[in-house]
Amino acid sequence: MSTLTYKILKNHLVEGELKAGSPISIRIDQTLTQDATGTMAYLQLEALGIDKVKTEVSVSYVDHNTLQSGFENADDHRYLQTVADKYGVIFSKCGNGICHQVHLERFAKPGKTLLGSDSHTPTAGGMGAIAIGAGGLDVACAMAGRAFHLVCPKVIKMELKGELQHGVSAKDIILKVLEILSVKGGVGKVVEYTGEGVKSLSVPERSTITNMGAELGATTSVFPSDERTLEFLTKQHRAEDFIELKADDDAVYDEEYVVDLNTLEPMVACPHSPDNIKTVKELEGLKVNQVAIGSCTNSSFTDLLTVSRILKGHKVHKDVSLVMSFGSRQVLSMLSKCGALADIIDSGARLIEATCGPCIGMGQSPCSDGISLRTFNRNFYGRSGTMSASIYLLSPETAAVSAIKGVLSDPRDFDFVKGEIPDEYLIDDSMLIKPTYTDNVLRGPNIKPFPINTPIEKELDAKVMIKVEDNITTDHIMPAGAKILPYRSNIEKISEFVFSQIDEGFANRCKEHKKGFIIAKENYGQGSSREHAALAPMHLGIKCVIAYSYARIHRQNLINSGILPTLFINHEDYDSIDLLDELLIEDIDLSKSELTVTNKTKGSSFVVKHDLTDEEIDILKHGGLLNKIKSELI
Ligand code: MIC
Ligand code: SF4
Repeated sequence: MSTLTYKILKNHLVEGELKAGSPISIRIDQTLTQDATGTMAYLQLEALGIDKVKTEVSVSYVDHNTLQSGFENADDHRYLQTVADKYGVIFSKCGNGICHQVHLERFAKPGKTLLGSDSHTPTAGGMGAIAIGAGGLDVACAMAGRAFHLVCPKVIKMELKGELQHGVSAKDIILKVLEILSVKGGVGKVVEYTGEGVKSLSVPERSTITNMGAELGATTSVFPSDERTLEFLTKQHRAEDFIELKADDDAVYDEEYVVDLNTLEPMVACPHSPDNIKTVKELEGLKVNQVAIGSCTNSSFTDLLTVSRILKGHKVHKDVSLVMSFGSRQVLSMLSKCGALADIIDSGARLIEATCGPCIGMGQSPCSDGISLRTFNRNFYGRSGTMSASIYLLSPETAAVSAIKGVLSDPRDFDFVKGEIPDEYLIDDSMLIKPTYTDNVLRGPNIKPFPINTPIEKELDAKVMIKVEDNITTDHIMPAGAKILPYRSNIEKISEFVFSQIDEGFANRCKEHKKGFIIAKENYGQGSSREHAALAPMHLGIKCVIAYSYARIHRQNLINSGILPTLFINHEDYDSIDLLDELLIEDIDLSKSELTVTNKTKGSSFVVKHDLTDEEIDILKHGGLLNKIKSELI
């Protein structure tokens, strides 16, 4: 009666009971890091004092911070390469591709567990792996051989019926699922795909779906491992990595949904949330300034072959800038060898190397008030680098046809042949550098030590530093983009930008008051795995967040950084609090699940609760996970 999720979790269970809602810990087989979260992760790994990583495979990718407009990013890349070499981590050089795409091509295996310091790590769920995004410290701990702690998830059955019709793609499936479940519908859950429709989807298509499962807030998403998985692995010269995996026929699920692929239409996520879904037909004719194709969601060889076939013999509309980035060097090289790249270039597209690029605001910000259609996974406010821009998320097919027409267009009305899986992928692992275990770690001046918190105090008397609404993203808390990302290794510097896009005075206010609270509503901290969204507020003196609910990774990052995440019991209490109100929590005893908060400014009080596990309480008592682990090593 087991779901596929529970079968894989059972094989990796270290502690706890496989019962939804119970705390468990699992063994991690593989890890991945990327450069923007990796420098912190490896500083933490160094602090853990091991001699080499204990996983089956750990890979360090450079794909985010790739504009080198100063020494900072290049120094980070050098640090990452030398630290990987010392500890036995494979280093994927800048230009080799986006972590999730390269990991899928070269490392992901069905039935394995993968922990990655990037929220889109579930991409490898398309291969039948349990692949989970986490903060850098959790990934460092997994590299050091420690089990990963999580709440045992509920499992959703997402049954795919029928087959995709012309012009409708895997991206439209996940946009439909986002319409059904919303950006918080997956919290505490794994989305498991089943049904006859699964067979019609190749591994890259499945991975588009599991990648964007991150936008549901899900712990991860997973597909069975079947003949299509074997096909992909064989063509990647990795047939020996295949095992067949599926849920039992009588598996019991916590929730069940059906998506009918036969009737599915091209979809689009409207500004500024991936679950703000409409059909392309509803918005057809919208004038477009920019089209961006790429990102870890939609930059496989198959996706970009489809795009090249649409563009072939056509020109990009005179008022549109079409920019394309490639998932990996394998993809780019294969497109070049088969002539598809020439069709893309001839159409007037602009090309970027195989990196995240515009998806994380590394260049290509749209014009003021610009309409940008993107095949990416996030359209959070400000993420593109242009505050007034409107970002729409959609399939490569819809993007390419719209780039030619100059207006949002339905790809079903355009004649083209969808790209297929090639007979054989081009294998060249020369940019995956194998470790030599040489101790020659090089650090640039922008790489500052990892910040350490102090144990949680008995009493907290502090003011409210910010009060925010529902679905605050990590991009709101700790913006990215070409100007801020170079400070990912320097918490003091990057903390100046916390909440800067929605509240310019936040950092200075925190500096003035030295400590404070954050007040929020539902799904606080959705989006990225960046620990910086916890570490930088911690550096500014944030001690406690009171919210309606949290996104999984950010909640864990708060705890790992020694910040107390609490929950409103009565949502009306939120309304009674104002900016700069002074709140007092006396006698903080986390063995009790409720805490009384006195609002000294208003002369009132209210009760909040917490849902911390014993392990998490212990972390907070130590002032963060690193302190706890260090104390255990003594
Ligand atoms: C993202 O897509 O938001 C990122 C940039 O890949 C992040 C990681 C980061 O902030 O470095 C993520 O998804 O975790
Ligand atoms: Fe990179 Fe964008 Fe994927 Fe994040 S979502 S890993 S920034 S391509």
